[in-house]
Amino acid sequence: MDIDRLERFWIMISIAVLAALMLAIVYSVRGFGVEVPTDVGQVDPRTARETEPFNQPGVRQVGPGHYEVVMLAEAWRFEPSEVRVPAGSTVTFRLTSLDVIHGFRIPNTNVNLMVQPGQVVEATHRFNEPGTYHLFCHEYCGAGHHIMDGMLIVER
Ligand SMILES: [Cu+2]
Repeated sequence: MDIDRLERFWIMISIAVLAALMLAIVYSVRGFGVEVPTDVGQVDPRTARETEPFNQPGVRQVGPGHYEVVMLAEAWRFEPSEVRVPAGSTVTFRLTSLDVIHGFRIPNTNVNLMVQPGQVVEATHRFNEPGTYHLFCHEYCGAGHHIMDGMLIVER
């Protein structure tokens, strides 16, 4: 087999692998609604508790069927750690950390954030099924990391 043919063959393989990986990215974005967190804003972790909206953590309705959950993450709890919304709601979670890097994850949803001090992060998900959703920190944050969790209760 001559060298040119072999080289062309491996170039084609490389292009095919790149194309397959690009398709996988497009499929995950379109098919599963995967989103990369974008820059939402900054807040000084020392004064976050006095700064809007983190001076009033909790749930507020921001539109018909749309709720915003403002949450603070600190070693080793979320504030508030229990949140209630009606079924069929679109919920936007807005978080920041007061101390170290924490995580925020709700299994079986696309809510998966890294919560860093100084940074505001956001994720939105629609909760159609009533039930109790477990939320927890998934970034190791110290001795109490394993107890850092909470609940989202979707009421009928
Ligand atoms: Cu943690």
